[in-house]
Amino acid sequence: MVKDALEALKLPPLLKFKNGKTVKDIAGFERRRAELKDILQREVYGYLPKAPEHLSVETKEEESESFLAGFGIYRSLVFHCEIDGEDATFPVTQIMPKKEGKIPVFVCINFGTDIVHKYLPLEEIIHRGYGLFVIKYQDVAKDSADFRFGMAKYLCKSRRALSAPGKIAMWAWAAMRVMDYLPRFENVDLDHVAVIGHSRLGKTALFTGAMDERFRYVISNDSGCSGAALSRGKEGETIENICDRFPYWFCPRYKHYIGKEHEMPFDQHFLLSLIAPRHLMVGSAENDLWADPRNEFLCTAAANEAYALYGMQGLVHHDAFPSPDTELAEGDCLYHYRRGGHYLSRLDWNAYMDFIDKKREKE
Ligand code: GTR
Repeated sequence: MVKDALEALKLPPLLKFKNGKTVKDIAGFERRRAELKDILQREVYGYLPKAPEHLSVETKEEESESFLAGFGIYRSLVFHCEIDGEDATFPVTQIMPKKEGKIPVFVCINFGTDIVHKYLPLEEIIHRGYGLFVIKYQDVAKDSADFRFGMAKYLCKSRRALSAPGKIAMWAWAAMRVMDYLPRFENVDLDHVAVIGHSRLGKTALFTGAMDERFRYVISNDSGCSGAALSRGKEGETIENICDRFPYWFCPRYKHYIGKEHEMPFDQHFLLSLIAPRHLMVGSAENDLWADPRNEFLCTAAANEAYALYGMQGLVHHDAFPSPDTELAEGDCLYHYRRGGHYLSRLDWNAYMDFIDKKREKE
């Protein structure tokens, strides 16, 4: 059933090099990985800006006594990035559980850093032993067509180039800077770092994890169009809809594919396959038809071809569409399908943490 549905979509082949040869093994996929990264940057998200010449982090504020009733440590950090000799900054909030040993952490690209934010069940995350580095996305670059403010002015000098980076690439770039700095924290478990985002920030989390192999877990919650959902045969939001309202999320070339999904030399399974051999987690919601749960599921399944090359299972789906309130969690990837609408809830966080716990226990 899943196989037939994927075949009917006639996706561009994941495991064929540009020169038409077949990718047969891990070494081949590592070469193909470079092609996949290139095509997605050139056609969809724009080329990632280069890393800063120098990075330093300043602690603005710290509360370690009574934060979360003494269970947590709060720090407000400022990331200083030297770009072309200039000091470009953005803030990050760090919250860690007070405990011994190495701590797995989430780099969370969120809509706000407020510790009571509706998408961030903070106490639950800290009590489960996870740390958090939260980026409030608009502190990096405004969610608008304006490229003159914030980090945007340093990361994109001109939007005239067809593959100039859009805002998703900039938000992802900031998450990578947090990753650059994590080795400086002695108690962060560098083997268990996850990047997570919801909706437009789910697209961002996927692009981050696809481009940066240091993230072991990549979590997309309800990311939909131009995120975890295949564009071919997509219900709800289409490339036309998204480019109409949010062209600046992408590179200028992306809009050329409006109404031409079937001609695209790529689809979103290229993005998800880049997460292999690490752990991909895709969350969908039954009523989130704009995102299209079915195409998010199919896209996750389509990435299995890449996992197979590593001798891995990827997503174990038993060749059937799951029903709501189901976790497909047996394999290397998680598909988490819950009832309800478009949001990131405590239930979602717990599903993602359960999955990471399971993987960590096995090591
Ligand atoms: C919608 C957009 C979606 C999704 C969402 C969000 O309006 O069309 O692609 O990203 O916003 O980020 O909340």
